[in-house]
Amino acid sequence: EEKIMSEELPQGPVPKSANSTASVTPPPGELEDDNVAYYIKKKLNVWCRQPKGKWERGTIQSTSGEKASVSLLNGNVMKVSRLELLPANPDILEGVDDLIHLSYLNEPSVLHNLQFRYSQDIIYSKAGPILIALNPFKDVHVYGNDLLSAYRQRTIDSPHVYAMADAAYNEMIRDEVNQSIIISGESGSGKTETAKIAMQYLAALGGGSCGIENEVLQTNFILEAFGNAKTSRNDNSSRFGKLIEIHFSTLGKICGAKIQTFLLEKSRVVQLANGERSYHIFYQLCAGSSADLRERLNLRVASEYKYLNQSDCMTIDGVDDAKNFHQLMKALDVVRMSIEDQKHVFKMLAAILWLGNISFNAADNENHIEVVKDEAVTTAALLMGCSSQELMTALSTRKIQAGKDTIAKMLTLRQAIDTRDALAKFIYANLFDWLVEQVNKSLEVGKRRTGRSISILDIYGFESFQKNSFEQFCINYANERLQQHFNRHLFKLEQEDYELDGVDWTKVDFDDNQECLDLFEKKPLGLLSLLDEESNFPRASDLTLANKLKQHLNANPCFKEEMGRAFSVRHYAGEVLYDTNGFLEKNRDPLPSDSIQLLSSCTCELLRLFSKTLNHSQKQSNSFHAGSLDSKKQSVGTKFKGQLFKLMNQLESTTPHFIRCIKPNTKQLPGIYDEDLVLQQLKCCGVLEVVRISRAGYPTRMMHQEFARRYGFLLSEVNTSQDPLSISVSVLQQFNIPPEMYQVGFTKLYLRTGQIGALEDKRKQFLRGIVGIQKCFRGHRA
Ligand code: AD9
Ligand code: MG
Repeated sequence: EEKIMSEELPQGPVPKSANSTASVTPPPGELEDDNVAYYIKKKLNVWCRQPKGKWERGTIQSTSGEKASVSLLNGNVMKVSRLELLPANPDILEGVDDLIHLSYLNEPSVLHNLQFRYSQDIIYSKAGPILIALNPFKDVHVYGNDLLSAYRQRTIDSPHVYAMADAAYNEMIRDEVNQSIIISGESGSGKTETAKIAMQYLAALGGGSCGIENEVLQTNFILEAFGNAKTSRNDNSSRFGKLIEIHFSTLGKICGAKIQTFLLEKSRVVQLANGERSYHIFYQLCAGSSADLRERLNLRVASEYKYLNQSDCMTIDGVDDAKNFHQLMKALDVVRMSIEDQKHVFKMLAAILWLGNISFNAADNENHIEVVKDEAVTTAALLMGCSSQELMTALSTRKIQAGKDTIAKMLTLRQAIDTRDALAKFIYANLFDWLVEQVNKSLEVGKRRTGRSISILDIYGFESFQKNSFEQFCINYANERLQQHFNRHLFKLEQEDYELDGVDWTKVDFDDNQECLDLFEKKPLGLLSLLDEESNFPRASDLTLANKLKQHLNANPCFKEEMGRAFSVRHYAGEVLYDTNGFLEKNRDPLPSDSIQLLSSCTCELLRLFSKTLNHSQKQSNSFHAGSLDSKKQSVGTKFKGQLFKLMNQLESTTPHFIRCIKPNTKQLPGIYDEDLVLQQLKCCGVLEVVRISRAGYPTRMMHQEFARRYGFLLSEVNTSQDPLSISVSVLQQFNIPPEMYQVGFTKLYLRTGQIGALEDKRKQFLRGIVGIQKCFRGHRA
């Protein structure tokens, strides 16, 4: 920790800024022997670490040897080791809106700055190019039409999602380059809300007469009903990743959109942790459907379904499921889903609920079971469009090839439950994909595609719990990929830019996570490949998987061996312990061929459609019977990797804008700012690192032509034969910009923070002078 802090202290002179901070002369860099006296004399602020690790602000009164006596703001006086002191920012920098303006970037300073703003309901701040959004967990009244137009007209420029969406929109129009807004953060930090706020801004800005922007907004409601659920961390947690690509016409109006989703959490349909719920739509349907619909689906209240009642949590405070069901039906109308299709959807949902109520009885003394023929099985069969007998056979037996004959083998209770649950998960996951497809058809970009778009990515953040399973494994892998994208843009491109332009810039180190990505992706010896290989062995177990990983990956510095079936990965955001329990099954995600056959013979069109996608891939695998491993149905891990690669490729061709959402407390309550929790998130997403780099470098850059055009006329002696580069240099010299404040590249001029502001002031003064003279002239003539 000590090391991190000393690294964050500014090395060398801190550039002055053009705004209010310009008058502040930064005190000497660190609290060292030779400047403590200065701190005492000038009564400069310091941070003093308290016994419990919290930092308090105060001033040094005196020192003796390694001890310092500090007078704290709260009136107390403390004697501490000088190692427990860090410089604090002068009062004038209290609550600056961009962290790069801080003179000191140590952890207590950054945490305090954000807290100071948060306590006044200012939830947005900048960290150089990144927007930081702290979840207020209450209405903060910083949205709506008035503010929207204020940002649009640039009468406000404080950090905001609106400002970021506006920047993306303008860059899209100006540079004719597609843009992306990449939102990340922990569960419950506010990603989905932030994405919606950005979409609202774009809809207002790019709204035309055709109303498609309203359609785009309504899709949120549909996707949240089917893809969000109450978890222990968030009452409205998205259980899938989402990229929405909003397309604009040449006139800058929204002309369509396309949604891509990633890795829906299927297991939630059949299994719930205490206090959590399944997908909102199930409760909405049970609470809000009409009498007619209830009768057709033989619907009960939610608490009568085992898939829903197993977690002892049926409602969410402040949420009206029935009302939301009506809003959902309206949203389905808005995206022009036919009444017929809506009926199909509700039928599938009810079928899943009834499947969950199917129970089994012992059939013999060998653990075999038979299906209880009750209302659950008859209703499920009716809704699916098959006979009860067909459904019962599929759930209690498995056909096996014995020579030329097929024989039916009876299932055990465990096998039967797994078969039933696999069927329910399969139907739900396919229903979700199908819905997204229908929504996309409705939003389809017209034939006159312009190719201009803004994509908004709302994807699960890094997760580390006490127990981490396959889901966390995939989510954290995705976050490694996103982190690399982030690094590349903010650090690598930055450096390359300097170097290509011949600018001398001392390299700033940053954590490259390539090694960790290799650990996941390398073939044949990476986590995903080895997992696939093991998934293909029928006799493999969690333990054989863990052993295989240990055997092959121990040399990778990001891999750490653990006891038994566990292993750890050193992620960019910290070390995570994974338990291989269930990895193989979740990666294989099997659906017995008996179930597939059943689905393909159902009268329900949707089920037949779903079975086709599977039939297709399984037929392919049969034709490769001889046994190459790749020919099998694609595993979940490998499919996800493919999706991620596609996503990264899409993002690579856009100009990215990053938003980091931060959750100030785990209680989902307003007004509580848990410093440790915030700090850990700031570290995870590299915010502190970015600020340091943005400031160490030259954040403002301009082509010489552009610079010469804008400021050249300010020169007292203009030599028209001069090239732009020389004009630039002359301007800098005439206004006494100190040499350490800029660098001259081959094509561009690089300026430190604040310098361009100073030049702009000069330019304005000069222009005002000219206008004054002109007015004076006109006055005379009149
Ligand atoms: V998860 O990874 O999908 O579990 P998110 O998406 O990061 O998570 P979400 O946007 O759902 O979090 O926000 C959680 C809750 O915080 C919301 O339901 C709101 O109650 C609250 N929230 C978030 N952002 C805002 C805001 N800007 N203003 C007011 C907010 N409340
Ligand atoms: Mg979300």
